Amino acid sequence: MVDGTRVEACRSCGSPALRPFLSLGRVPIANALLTVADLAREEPRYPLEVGFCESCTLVQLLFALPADAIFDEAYPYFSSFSEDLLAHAKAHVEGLLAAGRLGPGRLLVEVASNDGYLLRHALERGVPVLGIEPTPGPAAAARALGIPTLQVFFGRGMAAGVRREHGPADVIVANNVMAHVPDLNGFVAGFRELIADDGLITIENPYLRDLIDHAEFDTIYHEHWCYFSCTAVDALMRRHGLSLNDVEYFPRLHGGTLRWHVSPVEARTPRVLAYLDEERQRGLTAFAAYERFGERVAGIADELRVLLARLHAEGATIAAYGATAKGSTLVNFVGIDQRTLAFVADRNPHKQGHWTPGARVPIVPAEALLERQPDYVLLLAWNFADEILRQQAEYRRRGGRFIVPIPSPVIV
Ligand code: JHZ
Repeated sequence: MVDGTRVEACRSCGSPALRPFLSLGRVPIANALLTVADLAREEPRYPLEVGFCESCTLVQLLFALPADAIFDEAYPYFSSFSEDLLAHAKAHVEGLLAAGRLGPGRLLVEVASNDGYLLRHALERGVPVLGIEPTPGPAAAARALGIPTLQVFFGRGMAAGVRREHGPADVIVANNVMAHVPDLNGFVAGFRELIADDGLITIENPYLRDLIDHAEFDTIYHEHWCYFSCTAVDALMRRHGLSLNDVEYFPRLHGGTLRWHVSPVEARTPRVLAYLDEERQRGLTAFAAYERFGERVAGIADELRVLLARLHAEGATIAAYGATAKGSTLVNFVGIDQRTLAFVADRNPHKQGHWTPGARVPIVPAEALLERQPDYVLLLAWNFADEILRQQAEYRRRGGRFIVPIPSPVIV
């Protein structure tokens, strides 16, 4: 059992004006998959609650667990199991090369470099790279590809050490990591410490607007301390002498992702100003936009519960695809377990042979879909729906159906 703490002040600006708007109950740590030995005991559960900072607008968890309780030696997430994600990473590197940001002699540092899914593309093109990745399994996988990787959490102090040893970074990439840091200011101060004065930092994260618009409540779990809008990112960067200069939107990536371009030198594009303006117009910068979110989430959970109960009562067999962190929130909040879901299929061998947290559904290889041909498969990795539906064409040809739960449950 680890000690969590109630958050009393905004993780970005320090204001105490945090207003709660959603509680998802008490849930286990989303990526803490269970071994057979763990099944013998009750797992710890922690409050999962979200609030809005009235001062800087940052949406954040109101109950926090220590990072090392989450990103421990068993952390099972490897980025390289999605072909679409690998293609996205490759295109990103190629864009940086084409823009002259990268090249031989121009250092690329990736924070949360995971298994080397992105740096491998830069390494192939002769770019000097350095990965920073605290979880041992993914860090070892990256090193096996020849990617120099420091197995540490990124922050102010360590960034200064990296700069002394390797020189300033010409580009820093930080994908799906800024939400994962408890010391947000120390993390961004680390960017300022490490980046060259004419350098570029790109930061990707699912977009708060899409989370709200498409009710992506399952992307809320203890691993994600914060949920970012451009407005909140802008305030955070300014505090550390950095400027949010541009933004790119990837509507199909993780339910809608933004890539923020940040530099020490201010050069704001009309596009970034339009995003900031739109957020104000849409009210995302005020509490009212979030007030009814909890009711919408409860409605989706009810719909899914009723659908699955009906299919189950009709004698249909139901499984799931994607032993995802978001699946953990969804399944535990909706209140389904191994009585409804026969198994969850996942390509990642580090997850197979384990059970999902809370619901305790066994995780098996993806081939199980064809071997066991369940009538329905609940898609817990709905963010990769295009790729997975493509890949499971044969299961579907034989009559199998997918249930996509978000933004509202549909059978496809
Ligand atoms: P995926 C993780 O969230 C954790 P999760 C983390 N907190 C984060 O921010 C996001 O990612 C970005 C499998 N799979 O990415 C692989 C197949 O089996 O939706 C993964 O286990 N076959 C860092 O856990 C899972 O699904 C496939 O064809 O919610 C996908 O996990 C594909 C495409 C994936 O993330």
